[in-house]
Amino acid sequence: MRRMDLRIANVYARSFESLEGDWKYLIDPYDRGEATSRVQEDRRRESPGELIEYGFDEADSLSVPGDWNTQDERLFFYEGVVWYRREFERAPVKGKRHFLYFGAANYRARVWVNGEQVGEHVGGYTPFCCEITAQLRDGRSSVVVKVDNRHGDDDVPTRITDWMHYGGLTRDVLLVELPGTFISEYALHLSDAAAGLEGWVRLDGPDASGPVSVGVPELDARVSVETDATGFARFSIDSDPERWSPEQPRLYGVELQAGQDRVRDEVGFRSIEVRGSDILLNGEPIFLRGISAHEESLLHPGRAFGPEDAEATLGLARELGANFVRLAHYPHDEHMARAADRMGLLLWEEIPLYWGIAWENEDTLELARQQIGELIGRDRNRASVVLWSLSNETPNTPERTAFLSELARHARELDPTRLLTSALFGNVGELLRQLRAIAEASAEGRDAEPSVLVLDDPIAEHIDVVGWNEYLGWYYSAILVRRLDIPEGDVRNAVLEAMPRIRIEVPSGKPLIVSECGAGAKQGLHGADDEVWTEEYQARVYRQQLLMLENAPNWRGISPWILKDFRAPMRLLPGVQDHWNRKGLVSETGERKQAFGVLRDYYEKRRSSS
Ligand code: GCB
Repeated sequence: MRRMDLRIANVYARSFESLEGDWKYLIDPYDRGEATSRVQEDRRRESPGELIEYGFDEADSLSVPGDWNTQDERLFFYEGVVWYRREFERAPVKGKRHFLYFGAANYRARVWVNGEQVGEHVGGYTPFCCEITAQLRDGRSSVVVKVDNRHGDDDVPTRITDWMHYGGLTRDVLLVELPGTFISEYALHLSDAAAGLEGWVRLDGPDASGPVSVGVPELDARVSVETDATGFARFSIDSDPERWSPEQPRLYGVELQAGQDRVRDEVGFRSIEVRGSDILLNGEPIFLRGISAHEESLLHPGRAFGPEDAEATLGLARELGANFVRLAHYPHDEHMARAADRMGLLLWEEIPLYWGIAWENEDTLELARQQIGELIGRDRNRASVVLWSLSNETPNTPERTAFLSELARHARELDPTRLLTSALFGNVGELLRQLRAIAEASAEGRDAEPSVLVLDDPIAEHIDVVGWNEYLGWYYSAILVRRLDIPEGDVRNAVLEAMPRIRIEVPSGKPLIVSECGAGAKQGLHGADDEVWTEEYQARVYRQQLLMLENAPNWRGISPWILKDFRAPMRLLPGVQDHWNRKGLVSETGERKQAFGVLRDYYEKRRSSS
């Protein structure tokens, strides 16, 4: 039986061979290859009379890991099926188990080894593995993967997103060898009472019930436990490690051993909690000086992958003075959280419950539960990750709230040690009403009453930290124009000038992170600071936003939108957007815009005053 729920935690510390490099590929726009041609069998023509209507040997290659969009012009905007084939030699080894591990395949994948299906997976940003012990043979083996990046209305995410659905085998593919019984998953963190460490371990295999030892040699700490019949055991270790923090990202070597299996990890220990409207890191209030980032490379076109890309993105965030990064809008590569652990950056990690989701569909809920489960399963031992985000800009309806509250319950059950958040719209109707009053007063030459914007959404009850995507001075000004008889430039000016007098309140009393804010600017385009798309306008929006937020009593962090311009097929303005979202602080090639300096100076000031 195929098991798709099997986890290999910390896969990079196991015995593996990378299947990176060239994979042959066939484009199958009508999705006929599986049913009609049986491409999965990876056959060659052996006699002149044989009719086979595909062939990998003659095909071109794509580089894996990597998206297909930036490797073949025909695939740039393509949404459909591509078949991948790679050959490898790996003879089965007695007593060992063999797996194919996929860091991610966007969006739907089906995998065959030597013609036999070994697994399938839905969800473009989380890892999965297929056991192939029974399919391996001496000599050449072939792995065929069918990847389909089409999204339907019941998917997570759906088809319409403000980012590109980069398709393909976008992350590492590894051939992993493990003992018959191995350490499949484990957790290790400070205990609730912050007195010592605690955790659990899960074994997989025929001898899953047996002794496991866990040690942190630098702390001179070691414990042995027996797993139960299901292979599971909890443990605690009496020890008081130095705390991990952005200032001092202290990691400890951790060793686990069970039977023939041994795994080593680097783990940081820190606490994260909410008290009233404060976020406490290691018991001390912290302000999250952040930035949002999509998973696009600063080093090459397309989807980012691997440690170099992760370090480049996080390095730029550090130059900005950030101590926090929101990894939008889906789980990024595992290397990201590992690099953040080493570099001392706090992370917000997220699943792509984005805009319109089939809130009433049980299968969609299951898909969301699976994706948060796979993300938590992968990154639960990363000290850098402090927030799991459940969703982005979702409509405030009872169906949505029921869906998200169930997801919150599930996420807490899987990981009670971290905070939950969601990026919310806020009360848009009320927001527009208040901005309208501001614009009208300004048009009549009056001072508007000071505004209070109240962020209420029933989902706040189920999360710890309220995220708010705030686009005053950008979208909201434009929306208002359709309802008012005032020129758009005047509306923008009125809203921007009024921002320092606006007060934002969070009725739940919880901490507020402004999870997005910003404006579009084409790098190198200069003009007056009331002219949209100029660097000057974007910089002004940043200045006004920061003044406004200083008045928000619950404000505990910010991750403006966004570090770098990113590919967005729905952005159509020629000469400015050309299918790029231009809200980056740097261009797609890393050139800084003025707003980068505005935010960096602000973070510098905040850091020296705290
Ligand atoms: C948002 C979305 C983000 C978009 C951004 C924009 O509110 O959360 O995905 O890219 O606005 O630029 O419109």
